[in-house]
Amino acid sequence: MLNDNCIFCKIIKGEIPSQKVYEDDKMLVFRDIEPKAKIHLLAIGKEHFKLLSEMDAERAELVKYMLIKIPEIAKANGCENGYRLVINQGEDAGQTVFHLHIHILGGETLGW
Ligand code: DGP
Repeated sequence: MLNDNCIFCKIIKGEIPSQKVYEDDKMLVFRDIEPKAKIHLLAIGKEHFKLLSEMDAERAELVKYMLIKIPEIAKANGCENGYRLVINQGEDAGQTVFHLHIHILGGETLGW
């Protein structure tokens, strides 16, 4: 289920433009608008929830699906030599968008 007030749900619905690099029926990967590394992608599931603490079995399956897909997506987008995954959890961690997302960071770091 998507949330009408969530920026990332609006990106999924195409109401806000994004530079998509991968999409299927379960997940979307697009370029971060404020890159913290030369390659900075955001992987989101097509199910709105904010935090890992809100995961039930179904959401855990979605996150597992995303983690299985990420290596091929990262490799196809310039991360042949490695990348980092970051999941910010909560305001103290710097989370600003409350739709669970996995940062994929590759190449030269520009921030984190
Ligand atoms: P976090 O701090 O973990 O919540 O990361 C949120 C990221 O989302 C942050 O790096 C900037 C990015 N972001 C915020 N709004 C938009 C948007 O409208 N489009 C895109 N492409 N990225 C966005």
